[in-house]
Amino acid sequence: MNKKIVAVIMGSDSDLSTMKAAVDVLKKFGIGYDIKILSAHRTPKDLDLYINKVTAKGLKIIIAGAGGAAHLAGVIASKTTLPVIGVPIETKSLKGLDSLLSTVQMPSGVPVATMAIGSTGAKNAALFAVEILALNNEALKKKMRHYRDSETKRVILKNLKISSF
Ligand code: RP5
Repeated sequence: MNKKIVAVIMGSDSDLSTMKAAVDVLKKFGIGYDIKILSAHRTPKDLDLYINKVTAKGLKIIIAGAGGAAHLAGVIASKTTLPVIGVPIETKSLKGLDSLLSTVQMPSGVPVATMAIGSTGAKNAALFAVEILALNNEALKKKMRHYRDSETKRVILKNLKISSF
């Protein structure tokens, strides 16, 4: 695997089926990642130890997914100046609105770039991480352009199909 430069952290293994969408994108773009289960509530000391070492490990961006009272991304952002991208996990009780609000409503001065609820958010979190990394990486920029072009083509094809409907 390539050098690990993105951390993918989730609050529980029950978040993995959502966060897999982020991992899939990182794999597609050939970005090395460090994946961990760490909880702001259940393993606060381990989370602290991990975040204290992220810069020394060479990690550049952190993607954090959590559900319910989702404080994971915010707590991480309070402990590092690396960019933190939050993924609100969909929940049974409130459909992820709880996760969204508790991830997005950060106090002034401590930002978390919060994505959409669920797998779409996880996928976009990784794409956003790639876009940040591409600022200083021409090869990655080209790959991202190529990806966007393929998305455009996908919709053009759908439009062709629907025109005969
Ligand atoms: C959060 O609580 C996790 O991120 C997860 O989304 C949610 C439920 O966790 P489990 O009870 O499934 O372990 O901390």
